[in-house]
Amino acid sequence: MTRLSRQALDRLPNAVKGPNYDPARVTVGIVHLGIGAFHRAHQAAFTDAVLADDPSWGICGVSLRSPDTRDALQPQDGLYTLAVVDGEGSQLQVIGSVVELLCAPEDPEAVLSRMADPATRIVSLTITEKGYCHNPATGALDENHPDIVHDLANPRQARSAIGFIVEALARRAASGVEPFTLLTCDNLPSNGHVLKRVVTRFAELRDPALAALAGTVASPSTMVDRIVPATTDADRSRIAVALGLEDAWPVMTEPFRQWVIEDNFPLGRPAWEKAGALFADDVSVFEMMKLRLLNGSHSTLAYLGYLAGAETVAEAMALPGMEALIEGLMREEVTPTLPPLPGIDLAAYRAELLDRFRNPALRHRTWQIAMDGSQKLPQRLLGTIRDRMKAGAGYDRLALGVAAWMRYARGLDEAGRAIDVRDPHAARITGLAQGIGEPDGIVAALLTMTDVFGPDLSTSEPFRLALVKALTRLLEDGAAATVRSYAP
Ligand code: CS2
Repeated sequence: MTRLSRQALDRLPNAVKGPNYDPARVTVGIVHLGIGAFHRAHQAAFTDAVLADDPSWGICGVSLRSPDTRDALQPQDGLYTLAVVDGEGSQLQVIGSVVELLCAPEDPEAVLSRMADPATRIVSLTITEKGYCHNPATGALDENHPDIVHDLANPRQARSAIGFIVEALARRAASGVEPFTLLTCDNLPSNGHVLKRVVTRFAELRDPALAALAGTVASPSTMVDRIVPATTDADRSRIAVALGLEDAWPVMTEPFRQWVIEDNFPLGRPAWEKAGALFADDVSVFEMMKLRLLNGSHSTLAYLGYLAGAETVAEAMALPGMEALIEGLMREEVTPTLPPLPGIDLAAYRAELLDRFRNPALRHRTWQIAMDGSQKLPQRLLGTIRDRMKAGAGYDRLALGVAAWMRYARGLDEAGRAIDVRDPHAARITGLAQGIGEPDGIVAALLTMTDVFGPDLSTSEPFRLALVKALTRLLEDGAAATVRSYAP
């Protein structure tokens, strides 16, 4: 079968949309760190939609770890298929906005010179929560993080996104080029501030003059939303048949997409609003809504669903009681903690979320969402719990989500089989909770993780009691029965 490439674009079936511009004329204006499936289904698709207006905003996609994406996409000129799927069927589109691919560990110098190039005006990021090398509870740079220690000692051989950014900013300054705009697209509250804070601190540790420079960089906050499960081999085969061409790495996603961005781009930006992005003065309220309602529900669904034997989110949603549990969590426990959101109908937003979670065509694995819980819990569930405590209100379902993480992260499923727990602190969590069978022992051991729970929740007696109660049910009755007790 012929491989997807620029040359093969005229062979696309009529039903498959291709770029409405000539990809060969596109030049790099954005360097994206962390070129995974999410970026390709979200920012790269928004950018693809506006390149016809200005082809100087092409994307150089950088992998910070493995060469896989570069190896898959380079032979096809960066082109890939975006498959938008739901119960009704699928819609395919070939995206052409990624025009260069680099693998950082193989050639850090190539990445640094691309970032330092005056044509690069935006450096965007999807490096996941752990990529920020910060303390999730406080947001401060973890100065003992092995990558940070390494990058401070070897600035030209950076490993972390932060190390690359600061070295590239230094090179731009040295040659009189204005700083690029930093555009974080990760699921962290006030993500622009979090990024700026770790970048400035890292710069300060390198050289105080660099810290002053880092302090001037624009780092708008963004809220990003689109559900993008990992691509499977079955997806690859199906896409090849529909396309009539081989695509080594198509991306699967849902119809819904949302992008809210603070409009602070000193060197300009693509006209993303023409593709449906919303520019707002204050993104934090949108972030809070999304992180607490969508991602908080997602993590709860993932831990409880996995433990109850559900492989995908849609299967987890179909467990008796689950929909009522998630609906109640969102409406009764999360919504009252949200600030006023002008122009947003929260009841409709929640109903749409339940619908998105039910999407039968997505096959979003609970195991995938369960990853990196130590980095996700603070902004997804713990902040909400803090607000509920302050208001003297209940948070049983949120506590059940956290207890399910504890049950999961211990590393043994309900049949006693090992769980492949992926978390930067996996070994530490196992070390803390191993060999303890009693719920209060497990809770006490894991609550010592102040970098996750903060000093306040780590020592809160009501919080501890709520977790012990929920974990006791999970250990005695199992996840499926616990969820079933929420059925109306
Ligand atoms: C998910 C998110 O993997 C996860 O933790 O909760 O990736 C989620 O699908 C996106 O934030 C949706 O916008």
